[in-house]
Amino acid sequence: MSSIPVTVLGPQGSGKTVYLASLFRRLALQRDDVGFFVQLPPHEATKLNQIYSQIVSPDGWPDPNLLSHTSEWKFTCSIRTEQGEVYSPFTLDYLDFAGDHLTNAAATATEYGAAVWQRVEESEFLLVLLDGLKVMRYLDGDNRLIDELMPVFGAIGASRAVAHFLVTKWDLLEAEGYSVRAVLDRLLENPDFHDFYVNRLRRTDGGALRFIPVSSLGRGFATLGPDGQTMVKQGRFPQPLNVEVPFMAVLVDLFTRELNRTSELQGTVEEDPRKTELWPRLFGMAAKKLPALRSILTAYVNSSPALAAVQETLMDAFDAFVTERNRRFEEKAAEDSGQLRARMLKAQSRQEAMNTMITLFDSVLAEFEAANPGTLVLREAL
Ligand SMILES: Nc1nc2c(ncn2[C@@H]2O[C@H](COP(=O)(O)OP(=O)(O)OP(=O)(O)O)[C@@H](O)[C@H]2O)c(=O)[nH]1
Ligand SMILES: [Mg+2]
Repeated sequence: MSSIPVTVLGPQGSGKTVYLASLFRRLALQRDDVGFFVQLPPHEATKLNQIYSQIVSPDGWPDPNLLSHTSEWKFTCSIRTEQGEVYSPFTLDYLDFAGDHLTNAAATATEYGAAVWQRVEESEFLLVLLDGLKVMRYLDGDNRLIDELMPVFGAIGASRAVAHFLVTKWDLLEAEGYSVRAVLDRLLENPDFHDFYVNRLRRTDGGALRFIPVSSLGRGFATLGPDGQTMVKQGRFPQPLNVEVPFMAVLVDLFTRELNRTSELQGTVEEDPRKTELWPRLFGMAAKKLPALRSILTAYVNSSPALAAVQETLMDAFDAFVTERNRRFEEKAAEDSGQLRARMLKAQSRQEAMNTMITLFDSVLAEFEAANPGTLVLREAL
């Protein structure tokens, strides 16, 4: 089965490796509050477990990735139904590059560095890690956070990729009482960040932009040491926060991007921009034109590795996604995520598993967006 490539980008020490290890631990079991689990090829699972053991050991942290070394992790998303069947609707393939590729000019100049950047430019999904510690420093007037990310902003600005910005080490920011909205408002005061953000929003063909607060370790697991740099462990269990949210957003944002593109083609967006809000209008139109959208989508599969990776179940899942979201907008019998999770566990085929999964993810994300204003950036925000 082919997989959806996700490129993980973040300067050195931003928390990429710790995040992926924590994500795997969170999703290694089918937990009641998540509803699905992931499977990794055995050697990758062993390696990530080793990294995780290091993280939770009384001292020591994982080593920084070496420049020439890229870790690749294939997370196959699965459910075990009430009947004991396992269905695996899709696989995400995370590439974890050494953070130095972003900030070190000498590294970028190598053949390997050039290949890294090519992969970034071709990516449909970018998972960009904003180091929570540097975000805190930015809030205190230190602009290095933005300077380091300028190449990433350039790459995202030039592409149609879906970009998920993870504000890592959120435990530190949460302890100071910050919300996503407050951090984003402060970031927008920076002219470079502001222009990146506005330019990106103006693009009508681009993928979603999300700002997701995550803590791979959770509140109180580690606190900043006296040197203002080293994290000191406090001898607690990790209680990760929101680590699975970006995972769930991949399919939803893939489908939303395609819907955006297909509707654009049909001119539905421009009809009357003031009549109703953009998204309810888009989904309303789409629900009426599903057969036409299906044939347009079929044509896109060839040019998108992400769509090709879910090709077998794509069409019906897209139908389910549009229909259910439209139902939610119209507030007719919308199910909450608890009900959807229960329904998913009754699936009798891979297709049914995929359909209920996309609906569940969409519903969980809607709840998350309601609880964290500012996390999903929409064109309407302009
Ligand atoms: N408080 C807190 N600290 C964290 C969290 N995640 C990571 N850290 C700290 O950040 C350090 C760097 O994390 P890594 O995951 O190794 O960073 P990386 O992005 O993989 O870095 P490179 O491999 O060098 O590119 C860790 O050693 C921890 O000390 C978190 O959720 N909370
Ligand atoms: Mg690393």
